[in-house]
Amino acid sequence: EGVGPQEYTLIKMKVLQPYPQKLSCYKKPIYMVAATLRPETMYGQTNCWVRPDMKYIAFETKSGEIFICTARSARNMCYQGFTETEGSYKVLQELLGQDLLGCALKAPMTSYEKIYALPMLTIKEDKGTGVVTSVPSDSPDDYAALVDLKKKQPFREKYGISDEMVLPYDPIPIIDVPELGNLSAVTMYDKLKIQSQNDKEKLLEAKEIVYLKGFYDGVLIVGEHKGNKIQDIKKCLQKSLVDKNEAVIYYE
Ligand code: A2H
Repeated sequence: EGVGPQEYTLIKMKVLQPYPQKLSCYKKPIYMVAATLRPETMYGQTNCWVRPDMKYIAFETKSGEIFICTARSARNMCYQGFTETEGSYKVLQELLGQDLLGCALKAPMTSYEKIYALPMLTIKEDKGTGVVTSVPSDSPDDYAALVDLKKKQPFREKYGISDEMVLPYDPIPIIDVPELGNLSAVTMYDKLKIQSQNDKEKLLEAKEIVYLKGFYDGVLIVGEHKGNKIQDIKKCLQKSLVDKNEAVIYYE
């Protein structure tokens, strides 16, 4: 970090009907766009994360789609050719994360037909789009936040999240990592006895191990590239998402 721009893959998660009230007047396709460093894990998406108290906007792209993300990231996008006019974007709607909670989405690659926007309280305002896609098999943060929702009914209730949006969704084994198995985030969560999404230090430790071992020794066990090492197919999977118009490249 700090040496130059970071490249992210923005995963386009299509908002399904019924739209949240604040978006109900739009006819164009709407996407929540999630910034990820790991496009090769999109087979394992179980939900999307937004922060309830954080501000988001909806803006229109030059291809006539509506993107939902932070204003900060929309500003970056308008200098990267995402909008009709270079250097400007028009805010269609201002939203809070809580306006998006419970919204149904169609995400690329995952075997779940429909997934939901759920609350994560540790999302940072100054990174990516403020929308995060959740891959609990390979991301300790995602697994911890999903477990928090699954085991704490009052937490679901507080944010108006129904049981069907959470309880049927379990981590999907997608990458085999020597010593960590095929749900490496779950393995480290258990091993370090992580308590919640706020367990900062342990999550950092878990993340480093899962990320490094996954990248260097991980082997994909699903999809058309199954049997290949992550480092060899990462770029290829990113390109195939972009070619299918299911993702875009973004820098910050
Ligand atoms: B990653 P870096 Cl499977 N706040 O995607 C908090 N976290 C955010 C964020 C924000 N505003 N924007 C993006 N992220 C997450 C997949 C993944 C990710 C896996 C494993 C590890 C991992 C599925 N979630 O990240 O600080 C996104 O989660 C480990 C760091 O720029 C994004 O990639 O390095 C990553 O953090 C970007 O964080």
